[in-house]
Amino acid sequence: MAERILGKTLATVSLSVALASVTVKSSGCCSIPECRNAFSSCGFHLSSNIMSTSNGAKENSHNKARTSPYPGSKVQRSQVPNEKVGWFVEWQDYNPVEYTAVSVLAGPKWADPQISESNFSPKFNEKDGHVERKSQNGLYEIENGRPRNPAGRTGLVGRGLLGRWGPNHAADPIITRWKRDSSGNKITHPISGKNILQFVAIKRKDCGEWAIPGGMVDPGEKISATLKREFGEEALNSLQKSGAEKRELEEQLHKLFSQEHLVIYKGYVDDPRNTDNAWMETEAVNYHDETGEVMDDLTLEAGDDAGKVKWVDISDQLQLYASHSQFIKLVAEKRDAHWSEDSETETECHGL
Ligand code: RP5
Repeated sequence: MAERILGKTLATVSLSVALASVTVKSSGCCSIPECRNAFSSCGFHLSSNIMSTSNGAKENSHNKARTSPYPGSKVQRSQVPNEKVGWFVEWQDYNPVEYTAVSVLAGPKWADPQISESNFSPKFNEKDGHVERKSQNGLYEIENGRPRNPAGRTGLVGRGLLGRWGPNHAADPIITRWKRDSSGNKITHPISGKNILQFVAIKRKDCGEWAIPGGMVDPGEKISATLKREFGEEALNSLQKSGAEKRELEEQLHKLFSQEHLVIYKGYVDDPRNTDNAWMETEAVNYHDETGEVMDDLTLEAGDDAGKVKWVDISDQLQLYASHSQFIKLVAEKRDAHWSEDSETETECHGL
């Protein structure tokens, strides 16, 4: 394929995350105190910029959340140097730009009203009716009535393109299989000697970047339902199927999504849409088709927010949307699959 999903370098290793325990169900235990004491009891942590030790961009857990122009606009964020990302660093002259997209201000059902609107009194850090306003990273601060991004400054206040003040919850289904030759034998990487894993990637229509086919959790929706729904909509074009086709697809999806799976990551995402007051969080879950037979029955077809869909070989050459490369790296480690040609990098990965 001519598409440039591969790049020369791995996107900066920014989120330090650890694998959740290898269980079918997530533990739901992540509780990360704000700022400096960022380690959680279940192994996840937001590194660097919410910890006191951060200095360099390489370690920073939100780089993409500081890029300009803001997606879908010409808005330039105020520049935030690496050493001033953390809220614990005093910065009296910090002057972020205010921006909320017109599409959000128009008040679609997936978006909150403006905070100043008198009949809107959200319950931050709690389940607010059907809307989950709790962060997977623990309690977040409220400053002047607005939630504060737990990963630090982004140079922009308001909600940008995000509907919710505070955490905007998503789910990312990572569907994998082993790369095989025409005889069905697993293909081994000539340098690392490890089997090559493949995952289903989509090309996002909004920015043209390749990504995991994830999406937003609807109010009241279970994460397991979001994972299945989003994969169906974006990678199998389920929304455009007829009734009978839908029923068949649903059966096949059920087979795939009811098998053993791994919760790979839960928490903050370094998403380019993040702002000081609204940010993405996700639960990334790996469903692995060991024999390849389940996925053989499913024809990939891009739909909804996805322009293209394909199987992609997993390696450190991937450049993906937001923090997705890091999630994929964690899957490769967990499945003991090929990641890097460079043994040093491979060792570093295990140290995440
Ligand atoms: C990312 O945005 C998440 O990891 C997820 O993949 C995605 C959800 O947003 P939409 O695809 O619905 O725009 O931060």
